[in-house]
Amino acid sequence: MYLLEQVLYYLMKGKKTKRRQRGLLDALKAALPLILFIIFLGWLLWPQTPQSYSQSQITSQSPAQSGAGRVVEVQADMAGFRPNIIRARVGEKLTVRLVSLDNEYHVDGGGKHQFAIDEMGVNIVAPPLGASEASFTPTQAGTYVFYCDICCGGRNNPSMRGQLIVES
Ligand SMILES: [Cu+2]
Repeated sequence: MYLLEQVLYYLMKGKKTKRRQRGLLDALKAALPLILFIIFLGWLLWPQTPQSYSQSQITSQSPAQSGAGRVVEVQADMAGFRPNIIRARVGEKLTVRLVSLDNEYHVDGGGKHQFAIDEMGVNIVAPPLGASEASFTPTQAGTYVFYCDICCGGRNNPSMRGQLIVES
């Protein structure tokens, strides 16, 4: 706001002495790192806006396909899983197709992501910018955690986790 006032002040004043111009330039120079930081912060927090959170809670569903059961595509990147909540039924075969949106140049994990559910022995690893899938049939109702143990902090990273909710 201070910067804006300065700009307006100098625009309206019309009479620009060299000294005042230098003052404005200094103000701009001082504000530049702050502006860049705000842009960077916005970029950093973008995938975690409430909007994408609510989107990520929509359970992706596709009609039953022969053999594979119900197929759920799960996308993964450094920001987490989409969807991060999956609903399933006891006895209904489920195929999870894990897609990694990160490329091989990611320092952390090399662009691979994992979808693991310990209780069900499910362990899917998607290659960078690729997909991998596995099928399983839940036998017990409950809420199961799926996680990625490959990138940034592994399974202790709250963003690399999701829930499989199995209803009877
Ligand atoms: Cu991951």
